[in-house]
Amino acid sequence: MKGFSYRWYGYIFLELIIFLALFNAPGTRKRGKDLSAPRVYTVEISGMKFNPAALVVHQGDKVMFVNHDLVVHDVTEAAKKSWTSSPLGVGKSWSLNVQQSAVYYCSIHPVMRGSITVK
Ligand SMILES: [Cu+2]
Repeated sequence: MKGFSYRWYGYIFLELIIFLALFNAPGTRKRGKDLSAPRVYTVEISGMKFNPAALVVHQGDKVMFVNHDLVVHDVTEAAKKSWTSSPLGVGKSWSLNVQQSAVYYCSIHPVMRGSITVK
């Protein structure tokens, strides 16, 4: 009986080693990270424009809007105003966690428009 339990522990130990070896293998870990890790995109606001004005992202990615212009702007979802940054002062930034495609604009200067497409 004693011999049996020692062997049992041995198997569990061995499986643990194999498990750790598989999941810590550099290739496995790196590939897994690349697939699941959300990306961060930056949209610069300058010269009364969003740059880039059109972005293609994955759901869960983050888009950071940075106001590098000389005046206050905001970033507001255009169709239903379902989200807004509120006024962004010069040098300020605001991040959006993207859940669905959207067309957005600056509610202070409605000619400023941009889009985020979730692929
Ligand atoms: Cu503006």
